Amino acid sequence: MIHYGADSSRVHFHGNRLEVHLSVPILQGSPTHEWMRSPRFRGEIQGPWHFLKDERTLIGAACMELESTPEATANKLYDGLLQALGTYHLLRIWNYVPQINKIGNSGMENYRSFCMGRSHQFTRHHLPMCSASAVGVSGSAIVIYFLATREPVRHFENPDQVPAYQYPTRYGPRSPSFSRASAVERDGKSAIYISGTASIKGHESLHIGNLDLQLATTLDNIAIMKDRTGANSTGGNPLLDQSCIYLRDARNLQTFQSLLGKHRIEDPDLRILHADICRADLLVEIETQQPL
Ligand code: 3EB
Repeated sequence: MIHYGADSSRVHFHGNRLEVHLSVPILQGSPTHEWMRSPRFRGEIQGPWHFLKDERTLIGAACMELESTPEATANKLYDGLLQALGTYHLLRIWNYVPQINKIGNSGMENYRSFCMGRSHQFTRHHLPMCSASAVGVSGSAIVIYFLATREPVRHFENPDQVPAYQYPTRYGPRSPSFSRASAVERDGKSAIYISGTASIKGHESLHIGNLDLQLATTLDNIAIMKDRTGANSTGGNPLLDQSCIYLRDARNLQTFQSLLGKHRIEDPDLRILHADICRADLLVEIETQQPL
């Protein structure tokens, strides 16, 4: 279970349930989200990591106070995550980084420092990168949760975008470690996870300061990834079954809601969270999935 809009972030077991409380304010939609259920899930704790495991799914969540730098904390968290995978394959990771666009004690933006530790561990463990998102959270703890499967996972890139792991160093000394989408077949159906998607073409942020055009470019990138992954288009809806929108400026909410209508995104329960986005010039980021 994910609980959005919490006073402070924390991760714990409640009986056989893994509860993630996220201090990210909700602008629209339900405050809780039940991700997945299995009568066979077994809980396990390893350092900051809380795992739920059955024979074909591994879920993990961790909440860890920032140590010296986001890089150091990301190093520890990703070492634990990648080590725990064993024979499971990464499908999707959600990253929440405090003061993500602020320059911290690392001397660089917290997001860039976080990317350094994460990238270091992906290189060290020689593991493929999956779909992901990385946005801001209040408080001073990094929260990460992920989904992995026993079934093999396919990863996809957007031909209109430079792969994030090949971004030039002007965006940070070590590039972000994620793919644009990941998919898995289970019970004869495809589960598809499209990463946090924003107004980026090539490696450049487009339409700086213009929410309307940033939304249009974001949706164009999502359409490309739906096409690449073979997602069934659901009755003209530009998004998949389950989505989450991260909006940087809460004052934009009403304007944004009417822009969604213009793009025929009408669901009043669509979750919109108030969060900073990893690049300071991005106003909106959208993730969408056809979940497991
Ligand atoms: C981008 O496309 C926008 O660092 O894990 C989107 C999804 C973004 C995931 C991450 C960052 C991440 O580069 C930002």
